[in-house]
Amino acid sequence: MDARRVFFLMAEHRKKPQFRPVYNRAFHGGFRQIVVETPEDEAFQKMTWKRVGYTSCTLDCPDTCSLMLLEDERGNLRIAGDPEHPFTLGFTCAKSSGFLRRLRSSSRIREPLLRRKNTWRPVSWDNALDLCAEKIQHFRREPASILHYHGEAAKGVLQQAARLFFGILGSSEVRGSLCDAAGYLACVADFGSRKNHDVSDLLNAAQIVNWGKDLTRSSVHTAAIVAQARRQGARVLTISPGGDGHESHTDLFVRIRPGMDRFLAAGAIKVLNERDGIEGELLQRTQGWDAFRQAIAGYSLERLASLCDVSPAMFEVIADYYRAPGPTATLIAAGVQRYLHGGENVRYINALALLSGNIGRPGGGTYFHLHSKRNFNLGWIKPPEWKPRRSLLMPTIGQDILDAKDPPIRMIWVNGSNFVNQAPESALTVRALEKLEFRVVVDAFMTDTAEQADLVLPCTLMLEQEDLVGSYLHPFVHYAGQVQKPPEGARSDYWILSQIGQRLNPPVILPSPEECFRASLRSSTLETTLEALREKRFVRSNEPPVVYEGLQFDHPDGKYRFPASLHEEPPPPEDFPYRFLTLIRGESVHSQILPEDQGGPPTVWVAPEHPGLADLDLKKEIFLASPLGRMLVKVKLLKGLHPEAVLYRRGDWMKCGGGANRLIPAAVTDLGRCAPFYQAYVKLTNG
Ligand SMILES: Nc1nc2c(c(=O)[nH]1)NC1C(S)=C(S)[C@@H](COP(=O)(O)OP(=O)(O)OC[C@H]3O[C@@H](n4cnc5c(=O)[nH]c(N)nc54)[C@H](O)[C@@H]3O)O[C@H]1N2
Ligand SMILES: Nc1nc2c(c(=O)[nH]1)N[C@H]1C(S)=C(S)[C@@H](COP(=O)(O)OP(=O)(O)OC[C@H]3O[C@@H](n4cnc5c(=O)[nH]c(N)nc54)[C@H](O)[C@@H]3O)O[C@H]1N2
Ligand SMILES: [Mo]
Repeated sequence: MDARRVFFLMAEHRKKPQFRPVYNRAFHGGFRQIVVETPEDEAFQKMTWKRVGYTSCTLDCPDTCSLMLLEDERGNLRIAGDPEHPFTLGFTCAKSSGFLRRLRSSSRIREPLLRRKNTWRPVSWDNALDLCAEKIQHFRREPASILHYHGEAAKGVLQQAARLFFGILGSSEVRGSLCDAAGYLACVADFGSRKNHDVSDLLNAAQIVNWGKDLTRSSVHTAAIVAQARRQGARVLTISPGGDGHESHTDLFVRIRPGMDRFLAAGAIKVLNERDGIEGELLQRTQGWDAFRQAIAGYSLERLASLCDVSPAMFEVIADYYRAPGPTATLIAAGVQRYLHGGENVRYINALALLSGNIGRPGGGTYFHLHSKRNFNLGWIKPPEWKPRRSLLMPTIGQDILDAKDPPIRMIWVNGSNFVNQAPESALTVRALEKLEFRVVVDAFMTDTAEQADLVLPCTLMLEQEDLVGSYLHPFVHYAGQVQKPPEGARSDYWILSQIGQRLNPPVILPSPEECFRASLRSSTLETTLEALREKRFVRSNEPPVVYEGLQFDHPDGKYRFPASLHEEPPPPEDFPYRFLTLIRGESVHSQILPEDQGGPPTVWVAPEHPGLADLDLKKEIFLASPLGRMLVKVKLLKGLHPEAVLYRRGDWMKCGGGANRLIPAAVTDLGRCAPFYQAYVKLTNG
């Protein structure tokens, strides 16, 4: 397929998400290719785009696309999906196809900036590095007084050198998660490990049950596979609070009250158990069945239905989806686990998949985020004299910084994160940062987090830096080549830290990038060399297409574990009855939105039946309020959304009038120390 055709595919995809993939069996070691077919019209024939480079997307997104850089006769550049990659299939989403605009934005920081009172003063790199070295040298006397906040904005392995650097110093670090750890550890608790089927195995499913995954926004290539599976006859049931555009890939929809998936799964399990019975042989491969059954026994189907706000007949329907003769695959959104009992939500969904006979079978399985670096050997990021370090929790970072003693936190180094905006309780985070003596933020934009810094160091971004990257969904690892020249003043995280390391006494010497790459590739699941990967761009790991076959699980006894309880949902705070769902945007990743695209009050959506509308004058100013404060918003109506939900597309900056996390209290989930963002409650008011 030539470059012109591929660009056409990309343009076509943007207009019409329901492109027509065609299934083709033999490709790349068992991975099934979906070939995208497009009409070849006149406009396409006229386009002449030349491929000028290959690279990979390194954004925090499951699809990890293999990318091409294309150029036309006039030198205009475009990003397109690699047609030879079995999962990318020649198209990519708006986040990466729009990335060149981000690289060239006039808001990009192009020189180190030092705060002087309330203004930013440009300083030379030499001065900036000297200052960092001086401060680190000073604070390293008590290394735990330095906090390294490592974000995952750029998912390559070389980015991990920052963790080695601060590990050698012995500084404090962050742990827990703003993303998916509750669901991840729920799976580990159940199966003994976190593994998915090869995502192409979805094509073997006769039914797919999607618990909330926003396919068209969060993973356009999963959407393509689901579309293909449907064309082959699979039926898709989606369960979500609605308002998410699932209609284009759903046969049947169950609208659930937010946060209640464990009760919905429990009802379906009850039906399976009481109506059909559970096979004794299957139960022998498990532990904890009696306690689990008892936890559910106290609930009638009517009560479970009323908790979930669904009709009791829905439990039969869901049980039928899982008990149909062909295999049923289960997709689980990160959204399902962003509640106080988020881990338990996922554990009940896993239990339903298991008890209906859909684990360990082609076309079955439950899909949740994998670890994106699982196929790399990251042994090298542990310093030779490794000692456990103090860690602070990301979901409660503000309070944790304030509470840290012996020694208190005095300096912070932030790379790859805008946590002031993205972690709960932004005002508390700002208060905690204000108390520190020296704050460095490495970023390319003046984000809400960078605004709190003493020194902002401008970094290179995706397409401008070489790295190796894996996916948290598919089994390939990619070479991400540098295909764009960075702006004059920007430097990579690796360069910045290796320069500072040389200035320290004793110095902190990082291995070379080549050494980091080669060490990362010495992995039991990969058979490649750096040279081969550079040339071939991507390689499939040897992960099996189907996991837990023969119901062999990864706990020491080889058995599955059921959860022992079913927790009630805590009540909302007084006077704030509505769930605050802060979901992703289609066109950008998290808060990576250009400031020039922001401004004006953010929009929130509610259902036309939203009870709060009765007391609201839509012609007056409207505030979105939580127990933590309020913000001016615009309100729009969205059919299909659960009436008790208030939907917000997250990521806009506080300094531009947005910042949903101003209203979200800090807390941790039942498992994985994750942020239960959607546990938050709000209301809309005129005054
Ligand atoms: N309310 C609410 N908040 C949430 C969630 C939610 O559901 N609700 N979910 C969240 C989820 S899923 C996640 S994963 C997290 C994301 O939280 P973050 O990772 O903090 O998210 P980003 O907004 O992407 O911020 C990354 C920053 O890193 C910068 N950056 C990009 N590349 C590089 C690089 O190579 N080097 C350096 N130094 N910087 C770079 C970007 O410019 C950007 O400013 O937050 C979440 N926050
Ligand atoms: N365009 C874009 N793509 C992204 C990202 C991005 O910022 N932008 N971020 C990436 C990252 S880091 C992540 S973690 C993923 C997240 O990708 P997803 O897991 O797909 O999406 P989220 O928006 O985190 O989760 C919200 C989804 O869960 C559903 N949901 C919310 N509450 C419930 C509930 O109680 N029950 C059920 N059944 N469903 C519920 C919502 O309807 C919504 O569809 O996306 C990745 N891809
Ligand atoms: Mo995430």
